[in-house]
Parts: sequence; structure tokens; C-alpha cells
Amino acid sequence: MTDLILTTLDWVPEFPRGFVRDLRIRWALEEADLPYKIATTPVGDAAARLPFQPFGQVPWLTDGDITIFETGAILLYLGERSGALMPADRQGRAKVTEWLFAALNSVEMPAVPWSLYRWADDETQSPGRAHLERFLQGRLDHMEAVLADREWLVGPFSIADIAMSDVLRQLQDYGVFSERLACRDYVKRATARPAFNKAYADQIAHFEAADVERADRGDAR
Ligand SMILES: N[C@@H](CCC(=O)N[C@@H](CS)C(=O)NCC(=O)O)C(=O)O
Repeated sequence: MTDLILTTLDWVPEFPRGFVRDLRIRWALEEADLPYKIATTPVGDAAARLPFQPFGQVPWLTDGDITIFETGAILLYLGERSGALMPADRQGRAKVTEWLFAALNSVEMPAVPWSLYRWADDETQSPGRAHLERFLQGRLDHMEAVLADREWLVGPFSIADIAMSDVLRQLQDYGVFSERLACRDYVKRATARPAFNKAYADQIAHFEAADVERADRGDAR
């Protein structure tokens, strides 16, 4: 069996480290104990990525003659390929698939634009901003109710939990879980997993090694 190859950026500045989305795939690969290698694409050359990722982004995964982009699609692919992160029965697979899509299409959908305002320190108030605030808070209220009585979204830990906990993790520093303890504890449980910690440490180490190479070449950080 050939190793899987996960392609990510060769370098990013410090602030997105730990959040670049190759992390979701590293995490799944570690959970599934699948051997893989990391390949890189130059951060400044989005055009070079277009043949593999039509938006010029990362990550993508190569498995022999298959190349697949979009973290949700890659997670689904790995769930099906390994069996470790996806139930074997049809009902379980349907449930994991629906929650994977819910993470990306119902929770991440408002979470990303909401976070962009935070990252930009943009406090501007507008009807659109208020709508986005209600959109996200409503989704989080529903997730709080869902997570109140379960450890993981569907039976044992699955690809749906990787996606959902990673989406929620991005919000945890903004106080949204101070009264949503089920969400807070779910993120804590997920990020306490050894596979998450390995994936996280590897991503940080990857970009730190790139800092050293760039410094050796005299590139600006
Ligand atoms: N929906 C895509 C989003 C991928 C994405 O946002 N990638 C970021 C890194 S986390 C990226 O490549 N940014 C560089 C760019 O957009 O040029 C996925 O989940 O795979």
C-alpha cells in the first residue's frame, strides 16, 4: 500500500498556526493509524495549487492516483477507507455523514464570517452583523442541546466529531462557551485525544521548521 500524501502550505505566519485545515486530516490519519507523508506547496503561489484545489487552497490528499480536496470530502474518504472513524452499519454511516455536513454547512457556515470580524477587531455594528450574530448564537444553542446528553455525535468518536469539534474549537477563545458548558466540554474531550495532540504538535513543528529554513535563506517572517 502506498503512503497517503497530505499537502499543506510550506509556511504560514504565527496567527493561523494550529488552525490550518490540514490539522483535521492529520488528526483523522492519526486516529485511523494510517501511514502518511506531508508534502508542501508554496504559500505565495496559489496558482500552483489550482490543478489540485480549484480555489488555490490547502489541504488536499493524494492516495495513489486519487487526489481529493475539501476537508469534509477528505474526512469522508478516510472514514470509508479505514473504517476506524465511521460505523460499519448503514444507519450509523448515514448519521455520521449528516453530522459531518452539519458541522461544515450549519455551524461552520456562520462561524467563519463571525470569526473574520473578530480576527479583524472589527466592532462595526450593522443589520447584517446583527443577523450573523443571531445566526451563530442560534446554531450554538442548538449544539448545546445536542451535546448535553452525548459524548460524541454518533456512537463512538468519528469523522463528524473531528469536523464539529474543530469548528467549535475555533470559537472557544471568544467567550461563546461560558454558558454553553456541553459545547465547552465536548471541545475539551476532543482536543484531549492523543491523535489531536499529535496532529496539533506536528502542524506547529512543521511551520516552526519552515521558520528556520526561511531564516537560513534570509526570507522575512
Ligand atoms: N473549504 C476548504 C477551505 C480550505 C481553506 O480555508 N484553506 C486555507 C488554509 S486553512 C488556505 O488554503 N488558505 C490559503 C488561501 O486561501 O490562499 C476546506 O475545508 O478544505
